[in-house]
Amino acid sequence: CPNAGESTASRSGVAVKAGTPEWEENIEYFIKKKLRVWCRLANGKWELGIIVSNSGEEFVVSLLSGNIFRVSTGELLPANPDILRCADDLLQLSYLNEPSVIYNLQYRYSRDIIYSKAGPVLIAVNPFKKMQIYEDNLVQAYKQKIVDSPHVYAVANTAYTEMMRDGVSQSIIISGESGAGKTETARFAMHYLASIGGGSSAGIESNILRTSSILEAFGNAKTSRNDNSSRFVSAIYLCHFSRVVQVAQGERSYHIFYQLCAGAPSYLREKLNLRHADEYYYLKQSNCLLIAGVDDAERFQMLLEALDIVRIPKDYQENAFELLAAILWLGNISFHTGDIENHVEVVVDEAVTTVARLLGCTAEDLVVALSARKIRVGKDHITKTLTLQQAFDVRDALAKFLYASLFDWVVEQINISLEVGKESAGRSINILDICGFESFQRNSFEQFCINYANERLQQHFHRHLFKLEQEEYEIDGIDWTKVDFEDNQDCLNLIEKRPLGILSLLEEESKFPKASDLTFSNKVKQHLNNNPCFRGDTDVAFTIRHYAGEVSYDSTSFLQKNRDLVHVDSIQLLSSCSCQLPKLFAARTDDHSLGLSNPNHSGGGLDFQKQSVATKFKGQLFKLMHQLENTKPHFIWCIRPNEKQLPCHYEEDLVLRQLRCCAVIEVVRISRSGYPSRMTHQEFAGRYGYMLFDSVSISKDPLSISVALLHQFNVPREMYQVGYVKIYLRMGQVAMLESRRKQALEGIIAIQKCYRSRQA
Ligand code: AOV
Ligand code: MG
Repeated sequence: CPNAGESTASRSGVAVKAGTPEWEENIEYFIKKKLRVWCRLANGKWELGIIVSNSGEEFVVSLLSGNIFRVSTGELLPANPDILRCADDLLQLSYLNEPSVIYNLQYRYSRDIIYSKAGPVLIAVNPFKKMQIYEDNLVQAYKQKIVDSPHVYAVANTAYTEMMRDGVSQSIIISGESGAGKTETARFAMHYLASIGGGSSAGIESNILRTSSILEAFGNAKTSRNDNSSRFVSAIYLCHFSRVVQVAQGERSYHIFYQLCAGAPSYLREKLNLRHADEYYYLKQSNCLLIAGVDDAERFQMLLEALDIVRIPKDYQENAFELLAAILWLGNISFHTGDIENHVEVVVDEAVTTVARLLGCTAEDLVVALSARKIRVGKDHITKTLTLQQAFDVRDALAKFLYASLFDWVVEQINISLEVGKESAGRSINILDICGFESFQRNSFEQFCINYANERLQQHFHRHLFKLEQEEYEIDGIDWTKVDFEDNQDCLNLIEKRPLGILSLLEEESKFPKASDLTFSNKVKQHLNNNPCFRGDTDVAFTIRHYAGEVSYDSTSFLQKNRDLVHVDSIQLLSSCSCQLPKLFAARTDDHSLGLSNPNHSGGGLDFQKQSVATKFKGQLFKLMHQLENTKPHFIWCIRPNEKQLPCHYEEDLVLRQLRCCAVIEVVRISRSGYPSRMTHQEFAGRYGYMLFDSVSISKDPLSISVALLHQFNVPREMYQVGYVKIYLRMGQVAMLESRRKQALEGIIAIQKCYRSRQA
């Protein structure tokens, strides 16, 4: 960069902010040399221009568009020279500021370059079109390091190389908003790893990829933001599968239902008494049965192949389809109020007989389970008829329970088939595709759980990149200027703190039979109103200030969704079924249950009290975070460039909001001034020590060997730091050392060959 070394702003190597003294000092230089600047227009957008004159605080800028604009210093920022406009890594920018970052990504995106680096993080801007950048020749090129431009393959390759080199498990953490491209990116990462990992890779690859297609069929749905939205977090169930029974207008339930209806062969249709999707209440309620460009019947055939390939036996497959059909037919069961006021009777029709047949129970037992409740009075049981609302709730709870258990079971079958956990030497690469941060017009319990998971993940990222990094420098005694960053601990406290965090309060209220949405939201407001991340709104609404922005939650049905009770009579019904899976699912409830709820406590009901949804979700999330803590993380941020899911559309504001959420500028800043590579003296000496020319006169301790090596390779002084325990290296230095090492090894192999051939 021709200008980089000339200005104090870039010499200092820090991000330049509008209105800061560094920048004000530099403006004169920009005027004199006629260098380009960013100028913020009245509409908030940044445009390039040149300062033509100034008087005091006011600057006259000639914009590239031809217009002349008068602004103050606060509206000006230095622009980078042209040579940097397509820089691969934001680290290379001489001037690090929001417009420069936005413009760099936009420029690359307009040239179909969707991947960029922000220091250690890969940024992927969703192209919303098929790209010719995933072919097998590229897999090979990244594997052999012939190319090194930013790509999901490069990240996967680094993870693989580091796992093999250091013997440490790795994780690829993919985050971003809904529709940003996480699942696609995860798929490409899996494709890469499967293609390079092991000799019989073709089999492994198709297994892994087909596995993900099965999980997608069962776990993904069409939402308003994404036609193929993942509703689970790497097999952590998201909430309670309410989508099975309730789907918002214009959205769809899980793909598998539509695929089954569209693609089942005639013998199966007959067996399941299967109809067209528009004949099932659960599916038709949202007035959206199709996804443009997706053939559900074809997908069903692919699913069948995938199920065969991961070796799920045919009879189990059919069992699963029977359950899916039973769930659909359950939704068609209706009730009418009988003679006794408020009490229901089940309408015994085709729906009832079909569900009973598919589950393997009698229609009579099903009718009783759906319309009556056994209550213990002293030592006796009496039967009480349900109200209409209770009957619908029991029916829907049963449908959700069956689906959740089925999902559980499918994941288990896949894990068995892939022999998860039996990897060689316990090393693995985990790919985490987490549901992105969500903020809609109306946000409910589901969004609360997703956003909570994202807060945790964000903290993991922060901890890794900022906190641990800085703490380690300090402990290891190296020179280091501390970089400030915004932590999200306050928000996590708001949600998790006991006894007065949102989760604890929710848990407490969920146990009170008389509690309502209003009592819950009042309690939350009463205890948390002083928290800076919280604001109580009208009625049952409250707002949380998440790291990614404010989200207003409507707490209607939070309690009901959190309790997610399955009636104990329903469990008993399932355990009496002659079909294998319902029986199995009923038996499993014992594992998770906290016991049957006390009839006196819960107002006479005999609901099956399993762990509440939020508690279970938190437990799974902690387990996941714990797993991640033990791996070396690699981060990918996916960016959604426009709301309409269109190719070649880049909305600056939308991109900027997402980049701010992940604090991209701070990340680049810290990476630029930090030392991303580090090794203990022992590791360093062990790996590179044999290249030392003068190994005789140097003491044998690892620290001396490490320092001698750095001198021998003329690593500039500002490119490394020597701590008490480790050597810290700036970006690029390990690559240099590794290439020297490779050369040296090739030299040794050549000498050995030569020696052997001479001996022969
Ligand atoms: P998400 O996983 O981030 O949303 P997806 O991975 O499902 O988002 O991507 C949404 C859509 O964007 C896909 O269906 C593709 O059409 C397109 N897309 C994404 N990445 C690419 C790519 N690299 N090449 C081509 N098209 C792409 V969610 O699961 O809703 O949070 O829950
Ligand atoms: Mg997804």
